[in-house]
Amino acid sequence: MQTIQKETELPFEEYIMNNKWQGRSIDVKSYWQFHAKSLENFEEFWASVAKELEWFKPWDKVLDASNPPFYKWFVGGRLNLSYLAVDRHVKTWRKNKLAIEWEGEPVDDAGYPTDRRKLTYYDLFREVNRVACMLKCNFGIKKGDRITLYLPMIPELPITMLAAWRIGAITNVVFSGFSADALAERINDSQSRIVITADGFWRRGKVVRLKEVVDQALEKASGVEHVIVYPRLGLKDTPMTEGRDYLWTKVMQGIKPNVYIEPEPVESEHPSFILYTSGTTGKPKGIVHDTGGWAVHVYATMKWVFDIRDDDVYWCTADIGWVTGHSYVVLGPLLMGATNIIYEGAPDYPQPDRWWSIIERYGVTIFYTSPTAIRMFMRYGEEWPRRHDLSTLRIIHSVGEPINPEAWRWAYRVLGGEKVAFGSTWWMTETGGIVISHAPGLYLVPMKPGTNGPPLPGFEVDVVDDSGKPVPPGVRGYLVIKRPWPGMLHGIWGDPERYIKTYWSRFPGMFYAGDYAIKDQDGYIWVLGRADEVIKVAGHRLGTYELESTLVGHKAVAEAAVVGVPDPVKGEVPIAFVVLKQGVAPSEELRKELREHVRKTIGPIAEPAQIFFVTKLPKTRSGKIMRRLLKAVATGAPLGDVTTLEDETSVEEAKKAYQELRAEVEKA
Ligand code: 6R9
Repeated sequence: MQTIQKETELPFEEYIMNNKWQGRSIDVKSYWQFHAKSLENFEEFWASVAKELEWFKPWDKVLDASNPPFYKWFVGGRLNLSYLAVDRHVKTWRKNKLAIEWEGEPVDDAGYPTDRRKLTYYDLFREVNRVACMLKCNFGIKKGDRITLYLPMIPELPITMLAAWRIGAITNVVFSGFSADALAERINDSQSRIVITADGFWRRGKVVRLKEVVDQALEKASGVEHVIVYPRLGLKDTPMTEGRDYLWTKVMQGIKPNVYIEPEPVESEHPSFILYTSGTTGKPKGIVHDTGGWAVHVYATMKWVFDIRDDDVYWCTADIGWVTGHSYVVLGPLLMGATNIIYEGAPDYPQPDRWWSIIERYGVTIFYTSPTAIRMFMRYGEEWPRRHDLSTLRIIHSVGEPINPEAWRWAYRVLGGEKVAFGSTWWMTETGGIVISHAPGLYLVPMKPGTNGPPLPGFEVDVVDDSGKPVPPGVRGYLVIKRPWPGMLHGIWGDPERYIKTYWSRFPGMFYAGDYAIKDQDGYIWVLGRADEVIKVAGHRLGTYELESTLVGHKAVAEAAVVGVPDPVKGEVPIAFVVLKQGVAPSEELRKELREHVRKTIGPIAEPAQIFFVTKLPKTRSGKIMRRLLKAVATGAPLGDVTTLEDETSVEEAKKAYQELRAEVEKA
């Protein structure tokens, strides 16, 4: 984040790359003309995209904006995501095309993957129908029911999502790295009737026993009638509760291999999924997405941003437990009838060339990944990608956090052979799909390392100051979206007030993204990072309040403040300043215990990199924790305005705690 700020102080022209992209290129001015046209004929523009999908019933109205911010897209239209992603293709030559190339983590002595599965579109069609039958016939799941999926990266995850959407059920996918408490909270809030999980999976050569986490979660969650367990590992000692838990394979034995379940023609407005994401309070928000708008947005961006063609091999490395996996591992590539790579395990297992060997072995042409991954591989060194032929790659994009120009340049040269189109796609769980990005499938404007590029057509994006007025080029402001867009969120599950307050109140009539950004002379957007209490650890979104409430949940802790500090690989990592309860003494053991407590309560990604014990936190006179000052202490930045600070010794103490710990670390 900091490097980008430094780079943007230089004339942007210096960062325009020598563009060797072989596709359609365009100059910036012409792009903006094209973009302006899409906004002039806004509804027609989106209708023309939507027409390329197959609707069971056409819409009556493209956009209903009569009750903002509760916008409705393609009102009156009916469609089905599972039909679009599988049935539509099996009626064509794509029936026998590979839909999913799956690779498990384990390798043999020669380093060759031992667990591989290949599913054609017809295989996928049959499996989706069988699982839809299992949900509907065996477990009585109906339209509108919520299903929690707590699954690793195996084909059964996309299959079950498509099966759920086939019958109009709403998926609630929970990232398999989340802990039992986080899972329980998401099951409860979504009021799921059923949980689908696996016995376990492989991660860095170790077995992760997933079902046991579900059992712990269900001690705290109510309303779950059944748990279906897919035997990914075939563990013999998975605990099963009689009458509640069912082995996937046993239930499926009773289902005919050629069963056909009619896809439910759901309203465009019907929710397809809930996905929980961190915000500025302790409680994660259940972001709700519709069916029609989301499909249109994802479809458009698959064409524009990824330029998907029938001979492409597409790989998005995101976990399906995050929104990127929903839109660009599951729905997007399958809507397009693409061949899609899914890999179960760690990127650097058994060696740091695992990903490069996958790209080589499958001939991947389109690669979508994260800045964190790129930075990790930069550290391992060029020799690992150099061992493999990556010349099939024609498009690379990154997502999740700002990409620093060094990482961009490295990937462009070492992975892309200086011939790829390569952008940084900005979007968020709430937007449902990519909003700001280079669009090589449409017209590629000149690339610049570190930028997000101009907004896609049909999106009106701006950077504004505190009063909502657009800022001039080069000046930092807040990123906003000035009109509704098809993939937009349809509220927060069970909390319409919070939806209005979080996104639509800061600047009336505009969607507030919560990011800092600047525009350059060309109108390119450079997102700099979060403007609120959200941090991005290795691209994973975490709320500092969420971590603080977890820490305060420990019996030794009276108060806690968490801030994100820059990390060379993960982008940002959380550090915590902790005030202990009266009578509790700080110790190395306690530090360990608190870190373990956070791992257990939220998940390994949330573990604080450092914990500092202090006796008080810097606060304003009105009692608000001044996290900004703690961040300045940890990064050595100037403190800035401290006039509202109640007790200056608190900052001195934080500084001392920080320096002492650093001295210790350096000594060790
Ligand atoms: C898709 C996803 C959203 C937040 C967002 C922003 C950051 C995502 C980015 C980016 C700079 C990019 N972000 N992509 N920042 N450049 N290309 O990541 O969704 O997990 O909801 O996070 O991620 O800060 O506000 P989500």
